[in-house]
Amino acid sequence: MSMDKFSPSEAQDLHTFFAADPVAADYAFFGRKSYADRRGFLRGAGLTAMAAMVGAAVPFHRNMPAGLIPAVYADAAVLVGKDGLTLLNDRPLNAETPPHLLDDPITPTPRHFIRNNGIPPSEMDSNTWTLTVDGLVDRPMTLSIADLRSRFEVITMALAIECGGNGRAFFEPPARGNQWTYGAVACSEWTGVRLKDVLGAAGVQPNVVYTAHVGADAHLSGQPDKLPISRGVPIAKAMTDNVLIAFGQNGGPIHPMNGAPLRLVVPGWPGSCSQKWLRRIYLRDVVHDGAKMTGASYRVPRRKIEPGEKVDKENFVIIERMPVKSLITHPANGAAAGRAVEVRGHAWSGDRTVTAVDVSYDFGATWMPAALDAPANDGAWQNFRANVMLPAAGYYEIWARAIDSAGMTQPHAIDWNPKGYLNNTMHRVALRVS
Ligand SMILES: Nc1nc2c(c(=O)[nH]1)N[C@H]1C(S)=C(S)[C@@H](COP(=O)(O)O)O[C@H]1N2
Ligand SMILES: [Mo]
Repeated sequence: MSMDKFSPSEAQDLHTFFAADPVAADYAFFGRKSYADRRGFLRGAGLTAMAAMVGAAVPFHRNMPAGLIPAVYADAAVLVGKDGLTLLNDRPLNAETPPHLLDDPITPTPRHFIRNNGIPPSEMDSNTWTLTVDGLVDRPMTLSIADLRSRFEVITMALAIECGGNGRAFFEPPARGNQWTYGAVACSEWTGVRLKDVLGAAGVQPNVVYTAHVGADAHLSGQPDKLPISRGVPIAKAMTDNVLIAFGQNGGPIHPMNGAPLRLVVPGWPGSCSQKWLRRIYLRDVVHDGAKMTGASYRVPRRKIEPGEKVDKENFVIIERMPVKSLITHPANGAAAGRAVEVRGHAWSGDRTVTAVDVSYDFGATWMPAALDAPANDGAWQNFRANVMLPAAGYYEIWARAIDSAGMTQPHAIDWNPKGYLNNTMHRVALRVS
């Protein structure tokens, strides 16, 4: 089975994909080779994945042949195991979640956005997967997922991941790239081991300054020597308590498009730091210069520039923490409502906590504080809610602004940058009250 059969555009067309290679299709969508044994019966993790995807247990699963597309999916072009995502690009696959589908305190796996830079690997087998840790370490090592589980403390944390380009769609003049609106953000519960524990076991040499991450996905060009993306973080960030090497998502396996069977989760920093399909981490004595670490990738001008202005690449800096931001997840934009409305959403600020969220329904003339939860743990987003009583029938906008532990708040408009990163302007939703 080869991954060129699983081009993301075919992933939209289940019939083509399953017809071309039923075993690869089973594997890609149901995530585990055990889905179909030699006789074609569903088993083990495959059965669990199938049940999760069709939304119920499958009492007659023994009769289900391998390669059978569940009829519930057979009529639509859907991303299997994803629910309601908006497709932005099919090669590479990129899909975001509408804000009102991000209402849960913890994002269910089917609603976690997908941001791929290349073509996902064909093999995502947790039994044979290995992670190599090398470079400037005392004891280079190659670990299976079973090794990770047995040698290190296994923990579960709610950790927010936001793509550096979330909100790019609102830059003027437009910035090239996926036109993310609001939904390239999610907060799943990730299960795994701390990166710092693994690096500690390998022995970080004193001259290390940066990590370098390698995944198993292929470059869009098909050239085997080219990586679609290879990012890293300063060693101090890598050694913080909430950076995980994860093998579980929301109590189940990681979704194939979210990096199964092993990925990094670096909360609070651009999502690109959270390498999916993680194969190798090596430590370096220089700032990593892998794919999408240089030029204008995940970098912004050092100083404020005019919209459309050209900047030398030397005057760009690598994005580190993501800025303070909030998202209104209820009501949905444009919803019809009565006068009494519960406003709900999430707020986050990379490496900081959010101390307050304010809500306005009069275009920012007055603001009221929302009730704000503490983060589930360091690196989780924080949930907020506010009961609003609108004075009369008519058109309103609900605005939200978060304030973080350093006193930073969200702007009405942000400075333009060439690639459209770091848009943390206030979120607004329209309401029609009758
Ligand atoms: N191997 C690999 N890791 C990757 C990427 C990728 O294309 N390949 N995309 C990165 C980017 S840019 C983001 S925003 C996050 C998105 O994670 P998700 O697709 O699970 O939401 O994964 C990151 N890790
Ligand atoms: Mo990203």
